[in-house]
Amino acid sequence: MEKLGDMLIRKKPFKEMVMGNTAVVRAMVEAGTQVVTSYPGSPTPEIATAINSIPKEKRPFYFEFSVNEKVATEVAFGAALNGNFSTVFFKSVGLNVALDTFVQLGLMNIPGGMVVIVGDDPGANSSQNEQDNRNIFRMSRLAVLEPASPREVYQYYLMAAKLAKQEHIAVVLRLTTHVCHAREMVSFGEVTGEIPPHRMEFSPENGPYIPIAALALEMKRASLAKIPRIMAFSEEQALDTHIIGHNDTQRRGVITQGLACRSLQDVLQGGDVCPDILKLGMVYPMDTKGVVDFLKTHSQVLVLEELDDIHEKEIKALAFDQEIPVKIMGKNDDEDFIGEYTPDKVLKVLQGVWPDLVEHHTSSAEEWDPDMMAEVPPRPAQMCPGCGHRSAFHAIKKALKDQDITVADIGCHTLGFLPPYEMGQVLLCMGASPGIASGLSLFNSRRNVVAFIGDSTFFHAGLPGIINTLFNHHNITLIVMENGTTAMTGHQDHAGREIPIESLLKGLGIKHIFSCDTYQQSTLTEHVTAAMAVDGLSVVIAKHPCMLKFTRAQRKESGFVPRHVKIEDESCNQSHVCVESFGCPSFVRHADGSMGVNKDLCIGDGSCIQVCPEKAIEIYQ
Ligand SMILES: Cc1ncc(C[n+]2csc(CCOP(=O)(O)OP(=O)(O)O)c2C)c(N)n1
Repeated sequence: MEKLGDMLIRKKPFKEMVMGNTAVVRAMVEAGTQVVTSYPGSPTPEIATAINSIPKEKRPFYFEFSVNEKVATEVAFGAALNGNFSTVFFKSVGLNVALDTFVQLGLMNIPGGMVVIVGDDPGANSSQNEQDNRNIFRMSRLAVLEPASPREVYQYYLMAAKLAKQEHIAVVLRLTTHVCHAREMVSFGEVTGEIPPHRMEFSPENGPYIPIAALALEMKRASLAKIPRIMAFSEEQALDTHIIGHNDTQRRGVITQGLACRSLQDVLQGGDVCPDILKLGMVYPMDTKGVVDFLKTHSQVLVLEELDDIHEKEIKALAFDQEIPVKIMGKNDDEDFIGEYTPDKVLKVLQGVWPDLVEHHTSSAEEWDPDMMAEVPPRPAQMCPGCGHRSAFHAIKKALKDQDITVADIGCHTLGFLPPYEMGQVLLCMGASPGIASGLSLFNSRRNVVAFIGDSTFFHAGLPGIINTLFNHHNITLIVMENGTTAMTGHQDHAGREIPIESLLKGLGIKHIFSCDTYQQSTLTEHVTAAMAVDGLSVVIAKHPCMLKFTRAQRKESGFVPRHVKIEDESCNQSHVCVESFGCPSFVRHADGSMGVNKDLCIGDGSCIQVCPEKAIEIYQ
């Protein structure tokens, strides 16, 4: 069978069932993309998986994971200044990190053109919030295309590339979780021509590129002047689609976009009456001409959009300005601002607005009765068997007193906030823990303040906070949970591969640095106790390779023999430390209190052996 990577760089057209995140990589190849950068984060990391499936020597473009989203955007921008068409991709909250750079892009003439792919996360499936980045795109005045399916992801990337190259601008491709992960049969085109040569054509003459004082305003004028041309492009390419309904004597219409449009079509399917739908493909700037025509030809219009009421407000204002006598409806209550617009949600919205359109759903709604569906047991998030973070938390907890304060950061180690460890009492975003801990340490002589941070996060956004702690002499203990990878998002490489954290911290002048493997639990407890006794910044580097990554690689080796631990029944006195305070999911507690081991889960790492007071756990060979 042909490998994914080979398929993605085929010259000839082909059809394939793919995820949105895969479809976009084929589009990158067809569009002659020359530089791609990223920092990992759901829902977009599979874009990198697809890119990495193309062997480096065959890959038609340069790809890197940058240290964070801001730097990734800067690298892509710099490459495009040289004339290379570039793309950067990251997750929703990644835009917050990239923002200082991102907001400037609209001011710039970008000779090579550039696409910024942002994976928004309505429903906060894998993010700490569900921010609607359409608000930010508006502020930056960048054109935004929003596909509703993998086929459109492919098509819209090609459109975005065309617009970006034609106008020398950055164009945003806004994806959302469902669109990234849905699968659909997509017909791909041909790869025409050779790989475009890399360019080195930067010239300040293409600017201005220094947005200072009066020039910043001149550049803003130029960016505003591009908007009518972008709108004309949207119209020419028919990016908005008019889907004609049937049998609706009331002349009702829906203006929608992205997943909400797909869900609406699902919900309306099979009904006798169906309103017209205007699906916006370019969500900023909105093609006002098309919207005005739609408003004029309908008596009632529902604006159906996930998250915020951005288009609703814009369309209401448009109708007011143009004195169009149409009733416009949108969000009804707070719930309408929350979560993904999946078919069940859209059904509820329609039942509130035009119940007659979804009458045919009464029977099928019964068919969807959740009680009738197979029950899926709840699976709370937890650390993997053998995870070094578990050993770390077990050991660190022994060093802490009840009143001590623990600050979490983002990554697999965030799960330390859950029982039985309950470490990490506050969390904001990546790299925030040293700063928050510093604030908590002010005027605080009684309680130790301990902050956690992962190694990818350390480089991503942790360093400024650490440096701040150091030069402002804050009194905290920072625990770096070093597992050698960006684990939570799927084991992407990070700067720690080249730059040892300990040397870097020493180079900063930090005097109190302790380091050990997290499986050495009593040493780690001693280190944390000693670190907390320091007045000022102390750092404990708690190391252990990510065992999920390690065992995956191990299983691929020839002659691999699975290992697991076993319980010596005679020695076990049912203290249950292994399940209750260590909390490894491989242990099974039977109804009579006796303990067993789930061999399918256990990886035989033996990190649990030291936690049993009776020494009743042994490696089974
Ligand atoms: C600004 C931002 N970018 C990306 C992410 C996605 N993300 C969540 S956890 C994580 C990785 C953390 O890796 P690391 O700090 O090494 O901790 P680990 O998961 O390995 O324990 C990333 C990239 C995010 N939440 N916020």
